[in-house]
Amino acid sequence: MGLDKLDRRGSVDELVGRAREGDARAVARLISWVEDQAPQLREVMAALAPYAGHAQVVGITGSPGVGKSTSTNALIGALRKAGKRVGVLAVDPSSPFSGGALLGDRVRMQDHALDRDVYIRSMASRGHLGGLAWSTPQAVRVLDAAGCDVVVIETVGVGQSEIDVAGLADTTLVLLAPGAGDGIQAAKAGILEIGDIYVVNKADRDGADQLRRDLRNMIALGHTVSEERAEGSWRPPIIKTVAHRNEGVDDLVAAIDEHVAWLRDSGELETRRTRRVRDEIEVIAVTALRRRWDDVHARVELDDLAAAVAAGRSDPYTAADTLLENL
Ligand SMILES: Nc1nc2c(ncn2[C@@H]2O[C@H](COP(=O)(O)OP(=O)(O)OP(=O)(O)O)[C@@H](O)[C@H]2O)c(=O)[nH]1
Ligand SMILES: [Mg+2]
Repeated sequence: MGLDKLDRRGSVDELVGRAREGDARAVARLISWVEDQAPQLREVMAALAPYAGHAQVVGITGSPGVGKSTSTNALIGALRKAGKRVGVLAVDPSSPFSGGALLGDRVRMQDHALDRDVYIRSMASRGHLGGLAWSTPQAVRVLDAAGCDVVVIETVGVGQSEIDVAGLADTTLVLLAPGAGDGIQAAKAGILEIGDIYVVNKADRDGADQLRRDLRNMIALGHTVSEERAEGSWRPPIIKTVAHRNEGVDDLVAAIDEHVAWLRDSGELETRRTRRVRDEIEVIAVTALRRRWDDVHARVELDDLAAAVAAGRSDPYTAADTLLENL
């Protein structure tokens, strides 16, 4: 091991140690490394490995403005009352920049800004390969190792992202609000398959009960259609909330607890977590492969190979083999 590497090792160990004690700045630093795909990450993840698997991961998704951040704020309050340490990752899959668009989120979670046992962080993909699928699970690992009992991932529902968040969480909350035909939208977007718990937020507005009925029907339909759901399968409850007034939040917490108990009893927790890690490994491997692939072009002159094939001196398979040999 070179001196350089020894030095780095020392600082990684120190940083991980501090993060383990819940030092917010060390946690921030580690998550920045995750966002930047810093070379130290390999060592960080190795050092964090023994501490993984404690945190309960809750995903919150739904259309822009439906009340995800307000609900997260309310949830943090309830979880803190129960003595839990909470980490929040506000993830914007559409933006390569953290901060900007998500500043509003932080404002809505300000109630907890000074609480040592709450860590709130906005994250962006910064346009990297693998994007948030790559960085989110690793950021969860950091928060998990830092002693968070619950990690909440808030994702803006834009297209594929709400489906993706379901893959990252133990329990996925899908938020909807009355008006704007949200129920029908939901059915179209395919989110009726991903929710473990549905939340009709803004229940102070007209149409909340109608939305709840619509949802209940659509979910029931899904259940009979999907052939013989095994006995003891989870039937997603629908909770009504008025997030900015903390109404319904206790019901929501109870539903989350119930889901977690079901996950454990049914063995589904292990299944989900293994699936999640499998995806994570794949993204890391494919990202590495992709990097090597980009490097190939520095070493192999593709134009020369192409010219040879075009002139009949070689064939495309042989030329492709040459590329692969250089991976
Ligand atoms: N009337 C009413 N307004 C609410 C409720 N919950 C949230 N709001 C308001 O809805 C607006 C959007 O809330 P946010 O929590 O920022 O929504 P969001 O889903 O996080 O929004 P994005 O992160 O931008 O997608 C804010 O002005 C909230 O105060 C509710 O239950 N009833
Ligand atoms: Mg928000």
